[in-house]
Amino acid sequence: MKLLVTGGAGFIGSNFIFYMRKEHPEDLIICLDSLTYAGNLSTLASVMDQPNFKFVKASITDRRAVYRLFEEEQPDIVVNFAAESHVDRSIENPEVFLETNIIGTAVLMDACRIYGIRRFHQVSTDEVYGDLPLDRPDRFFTEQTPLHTSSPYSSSKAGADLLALAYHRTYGLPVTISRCSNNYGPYQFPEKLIPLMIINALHNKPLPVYGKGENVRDWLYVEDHCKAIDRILQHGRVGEVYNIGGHNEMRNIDIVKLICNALGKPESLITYVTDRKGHDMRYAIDPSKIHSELGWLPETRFQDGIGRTIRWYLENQDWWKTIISGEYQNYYEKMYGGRSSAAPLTSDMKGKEE
Ligand code: NAD
Ligand code: TDX
Repeated sequence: MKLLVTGGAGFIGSNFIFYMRKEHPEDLIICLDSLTYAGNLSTLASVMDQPNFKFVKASITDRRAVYRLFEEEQPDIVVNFAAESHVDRSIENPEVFLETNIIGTAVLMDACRIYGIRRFHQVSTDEVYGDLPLDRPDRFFTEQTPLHTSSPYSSSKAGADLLALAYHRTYGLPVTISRCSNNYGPYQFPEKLIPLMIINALHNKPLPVYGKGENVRDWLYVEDHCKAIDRILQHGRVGEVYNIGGHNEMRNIDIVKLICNALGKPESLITYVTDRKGHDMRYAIDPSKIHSELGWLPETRFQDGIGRTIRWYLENQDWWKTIISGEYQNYYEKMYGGRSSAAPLTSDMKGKEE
């Protein structure tokens, strides 16, 4: 089997490549990545010289380059991880999100139509469903939940999902889509909550928690996500959407406190800052479809996964120090320099605040 993995130099794509190398060593993997700020070739160092792995640097929006690659390589399966993935960046500059996430996905699917494919898998997100209220813990996102996006990022991902389903219906393209909750694990770019807090804490820098820190995310260890995608590639039904999540809801503030405790850092580093615009309150996936149809269940308990992740950041400081020494400094200043700190407000203080 020949797999084309786009965005494989990023967080989840690289973990997927490692997972597939381990589980299906006979497969040939081609990684297509344009190496944006979020892509790191050093992440792929351990597979780079393997005979059944090939890296191609190009953008999924570059129609010529993509068609050339398909003509030369004739992949059997495409798994599209390539995307602009950070909500805060999408709020600052939506355009590149539309180009990469929507146009890029269309270019890949056009190539699939022209050159033929066994499967095009679109890696999507639970953010396409919008958010759930905090006071309705009984509600979850199912595959039938209407799309209701909040940010330019989630809107661009929803646009790509709709296009993928349209290519299935109109052209019969064998498409599957997965919508996963928040991932954590090794090689996550330091702009995201968990690595940002680990790295700031290690430097005794303020830990910038947006708003009241009460927003809830449903965390899944990255390898469990990779395993779910593998299941969908093998046994998923074309034209179908599969939600992926492990019922592991946590408030942001509790994650940050947990990181402080694990690293022996004082909670006084926590700084409440101006909230993200349009900040989604709660994400929570109902994974019963992928469980009942494909037998997938998450294997890594949060306590184990977060411990492993913190240890990885402690043991791989060269990886993230290279990243944060460059353009990241400007990013950090731009995103956090202007955020005023606010007094921590908890839900018990809510009444008094209003
Ligand atoms: P990431 O930002 O770490 O990696 C994205 C990768 O895509 C990078 O290697 C980057 O260089 C590459 N890329 C960006 N634009 C490209 C282009 N035009 N052409 C080719 N390559 C390009 O992202 P991630 O967190 O690994 O997310 C991967 C996918 O999973 C995304 O589609 C994202 O929407 C989805 N997802 C992420 C999460 C999460 O928690 N991180 C959860 C659910 C779904
Ligand atoms: O400095 C911060 N302070 C803070 O309070 C950062 C970076 C984040 N947060 C909050 C915002 C969110 O409520 O933490 C939560 C998690 O934030 P992110 O790590 O930016 O993730 P999120 O916005 O939830 O989106 C992630 O999960 C879904 C990925 O980035 C997306 O690509 C994926 O689709």
